[in-house]
Amino acid sequence: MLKQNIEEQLQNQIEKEGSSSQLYLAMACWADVKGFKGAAEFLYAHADEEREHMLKLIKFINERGGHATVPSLPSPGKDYQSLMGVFKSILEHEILVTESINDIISLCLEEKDHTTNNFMQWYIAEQMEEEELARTIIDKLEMIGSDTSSLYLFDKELSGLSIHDPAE
Ligand code: OFO
Repeated sequence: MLKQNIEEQLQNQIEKEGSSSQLYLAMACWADVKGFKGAAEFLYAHADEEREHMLKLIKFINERGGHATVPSLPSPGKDYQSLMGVFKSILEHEILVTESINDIISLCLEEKDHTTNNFMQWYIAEQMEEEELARTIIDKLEMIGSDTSSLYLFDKELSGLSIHDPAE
């Protein structure tokens, strides 16, 4: 049975994963209309992954005697300045998400909730991969600079990139 304070923090995380999904979807729309088709594909796929992360938490709460609430999520807006700006925002966002996952784990340790702690380890592994990938993309975009033909090729490469499930 989940303790109330742990359920509340997990519920909070459901909202964060849902908001991440919305954010990636908005970024995908921007990339799509700006002609960055590869980046758009990457971001659409990532929006789906974040929704899966939300769903995984929802099911965990419900299976452990809690009752998850589906969050209402604000629109993330739609204006971005550049592909570099998009990926810098992604990295900042994911760093915040990692902090919030770490807070849940700290609470699990305090409450001796080893089951939830164990469950949340998957998210830690996922976050490490996501942050690393965002840093790699930013480094590549820095190297490319204003070289439009390299940017065109890199955009194509982006469509094939994804964060694989750490459980796989
Ligand atoms: Fe950013 O991946 Fe979810 O947690």
